[in-house]
Amino acid sequence: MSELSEPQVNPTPPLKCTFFPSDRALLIKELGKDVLLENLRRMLLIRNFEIRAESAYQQGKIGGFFHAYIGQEAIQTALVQVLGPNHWFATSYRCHALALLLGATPNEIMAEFYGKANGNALGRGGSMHLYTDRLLGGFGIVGGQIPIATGAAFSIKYRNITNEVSVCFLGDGAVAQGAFHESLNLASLWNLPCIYVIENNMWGMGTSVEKAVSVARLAEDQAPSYNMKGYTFDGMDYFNCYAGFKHVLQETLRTQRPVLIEVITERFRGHSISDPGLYRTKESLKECMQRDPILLLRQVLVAENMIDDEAFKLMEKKEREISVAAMKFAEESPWPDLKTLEKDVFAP
Ligand SMILES: Cc1ncc(C[n+]2csc(CCOP(=O)(O)OP(=O)(O)O)c2C)c(N)n1
Repeated sequence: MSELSEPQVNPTPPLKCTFFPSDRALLIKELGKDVLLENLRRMLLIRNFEIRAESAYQQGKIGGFFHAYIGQEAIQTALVQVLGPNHWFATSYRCHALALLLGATPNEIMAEFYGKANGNALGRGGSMHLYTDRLLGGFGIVGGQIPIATGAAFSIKYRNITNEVSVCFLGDGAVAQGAFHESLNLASLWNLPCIYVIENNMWGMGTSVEKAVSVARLAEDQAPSYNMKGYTFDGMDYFNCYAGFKHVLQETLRTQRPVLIEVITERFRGHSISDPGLYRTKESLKECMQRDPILLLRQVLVAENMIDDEAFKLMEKKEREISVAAMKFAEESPWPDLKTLEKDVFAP
């Protein structure tokens, strides 16, 4: 696949990342070969699934919006590895990866993209609105998921549950929204176990984060004003994310307090499939792709003799086949019955 054919890998983390709590060798030992290979596989599934879905979109099989998570895979993969699925989650319209990681099947998600009756949201939501038992949704309104996740944290506290947290993913563009600040204030005031994860991919559509947000460190500069802790992770480095999320989960469960995290990352695609990305140079895109999170993880696992090139290619082939099979499944699935047009749709 084209994204992974680039042999140059630059493992140097961006300067802004300040949170490196654990020795990588210890983490490799702690996680072990099986878990690490499974996480690499999950990242390859996410990448291949989206690449195939993009091609279906280009063929006119998928309509509406489509926002790829390509380049950001390490973040949610590491978080779900740390937390497992038994917490509460909410995210933006960039929700394909989280749904896959939390157990939605490639078939049901692809069928949702195609608008079919057996899709994840019965063909009603499309690519921006995916759900699982614990994923409260992908949200199309920028910042719309933040009060929802805060409400889930309130519910956890109200029911005296002490071993669950609520996780809210949001983009750097959502940081300028009032809902973000109101939610953080209440979460802190009421001691809610909510982990807010800002995935700073540098752009809110075509607006760079520097032009939209008045502070340089989105979590570390803003968290103190809500009496919260703030951290910065390297979103291209699976191990940094894993170590950071592990630390934060333990802290949140212990303190029953909210935490704000900024994860530095970069999307390898335009904002959505219809964005040619003319606001950034080819050189800067090429540079950030040298820190492809899948290539970085592969590099470590190859060095540890956990996988070789042939096994990696085979693993990728399998995930590609799963994605192609999902397209066939979606293609052959029925359209929703016209009689159900108004069912499960809430509109004033
Ligand atoms: C309230 C609101 N304002 C504007 C939009 C249009 N819009 C959709 S995505 C987006 C950019 C959001 O960027 P960011 O939060 O950084 O997330 P990313 O797309 O980078 O993951 C904007 C302005 C919207 N959907 N909702």
